[in-house]
Amino acid sequence: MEISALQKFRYAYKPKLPAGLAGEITEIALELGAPTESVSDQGELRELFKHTYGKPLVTFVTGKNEKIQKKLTVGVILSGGQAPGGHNVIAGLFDGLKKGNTDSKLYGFLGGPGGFTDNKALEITGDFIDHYRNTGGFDMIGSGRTKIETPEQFAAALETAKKLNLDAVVIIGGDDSNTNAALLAEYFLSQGSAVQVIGCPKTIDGDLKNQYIEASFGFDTAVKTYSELIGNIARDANSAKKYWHFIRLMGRSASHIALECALQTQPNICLISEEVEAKNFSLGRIVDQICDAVVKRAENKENFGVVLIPEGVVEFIPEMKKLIAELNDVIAVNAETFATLGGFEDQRAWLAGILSPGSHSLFQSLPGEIAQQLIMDRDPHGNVQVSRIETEKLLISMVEKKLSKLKKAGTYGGKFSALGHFFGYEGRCAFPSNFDADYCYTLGFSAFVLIASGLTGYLSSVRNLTAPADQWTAGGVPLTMMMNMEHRKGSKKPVIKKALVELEGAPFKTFVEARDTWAVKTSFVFPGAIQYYGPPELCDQPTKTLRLEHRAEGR
Ligand code: FBP
Repeated sequence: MEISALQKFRYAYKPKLPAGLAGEITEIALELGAPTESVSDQGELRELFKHTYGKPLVTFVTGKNEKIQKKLTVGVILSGGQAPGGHNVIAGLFDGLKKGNTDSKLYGFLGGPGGFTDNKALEITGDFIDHYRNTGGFDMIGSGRTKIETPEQFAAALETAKKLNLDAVVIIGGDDSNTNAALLAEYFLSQGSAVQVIGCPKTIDGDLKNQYIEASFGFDTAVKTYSELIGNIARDANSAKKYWHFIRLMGRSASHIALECALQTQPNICLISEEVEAKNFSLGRIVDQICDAVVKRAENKENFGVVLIPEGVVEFIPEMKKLIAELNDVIAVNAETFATLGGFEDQRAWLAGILSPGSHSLFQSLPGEIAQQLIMDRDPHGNVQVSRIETEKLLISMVEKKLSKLKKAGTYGGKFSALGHFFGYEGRCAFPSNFDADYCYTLGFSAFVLIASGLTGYLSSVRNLTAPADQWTAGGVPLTMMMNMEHRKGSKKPVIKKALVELEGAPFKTFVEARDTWAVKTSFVFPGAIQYYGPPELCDQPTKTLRLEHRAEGR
């Protein structure tokens, strides 16, 4: 198979490990903290997680560890959307297992959690893994979005674990997948099984984080990839001076991606969904904000610009949120009838009789393709597929309408020509940055240490991430510590709490201080491509979000 020059060099890259994990394997001991509590709903969660609730935080320290050389058989699952660095989590886990005991085995479940319940696995060997080290993608074993939720699925997972003689399974996923990890850990113990479950925090969206999980892996590489592209577009806009670029960015719920890209590239406008929700910004208010910048820049003869739009914003605009919630309900309750309707026009007509008057008139006013995208299938976790809703097109058409009114009124004399873009898949499988390559390898290695030490129901955790990698500290966070109860698909469910952009947080405040200037005055920054070889200040820097957060905490 032909490979690129970069791929060849990346195969040979040796990820950096924290000093405490890089030495003798028998010298990695555990320090246990005090018992923990969940984020909220402690009573209900203690009942639901009788065997796993409230475990202590774990930090790895130097000291004797008798158990670490035990022969182990472990399974690993990649779950959900791709994120750069997934292969390195598996490589770190594999190397840890083999360093502990050369007879230990690692199975990769194929195609996500479904591969676990269906017992579709391959044994990962040294030769095999060497073809994936430090590369992007999840193609080593594939991923999937199957949710393990029915009693049959839980039983099938246990059956697979028994058949393969597994000591443990590692689930590499986001908040939903790690909620699943917590449920599986509890289920196995409730069935008298000793199979351990350890999670690893993955998602480009950056919304699986808290005091102990400083970042989810993949975010660093994805935002750097998008920022490179946004910078290139901004420079083109500043050269040609004829287009407004409306760029929608992935990030299903949280706007961490858009915010970090804004901090890196300084666009004219960046919407932040969490602010839209907190301040109840209507669609009209958002359009006015964009038009205001277009008009002011036209007065300076700058008929070009860049607007960043988090893909999830549609679910945060109050009237759209209401419409989506109504659509979710009526489509779920009337699933059979809905499936019999001939096509979009029939669906639209049928919905007209069911939606509330406000939602109905909004639905009718939307461009046909947007309305159609709003009623597409939900994912297995019940989420609207926001990555398929072309919000950038909706905003362009609304801004065009508003500007033509302003033109007629004589308050706008510029030219408005807009292009829409969507950046998501471009960043999810990029070669992991050095940060993600090192971080992921450490997460995988730490997952091994947690398993070898006999723990279950933990998320692998690496902290102090703005320091050089040898100063990182590793350990584990009990999954139940990150949970609360939320309404999902009509009932209250235990879930890991999503971390949204904090409006009082340092990254957002830094953006707010500068955004009015950026809106009018061309202030673009061009970050360029991720660098893998060169000085650490060029190649190993974490995101601005992480640096600002740590600085605000006095680190
Ligand atoms: P995860 O939450 O599974 O990490 O996936 C995040 C994400 O990349 C979102 O940003 C995006 O909305 C979604 O996945 C796209 O899903 P799909 O891969 O099914 O197109």
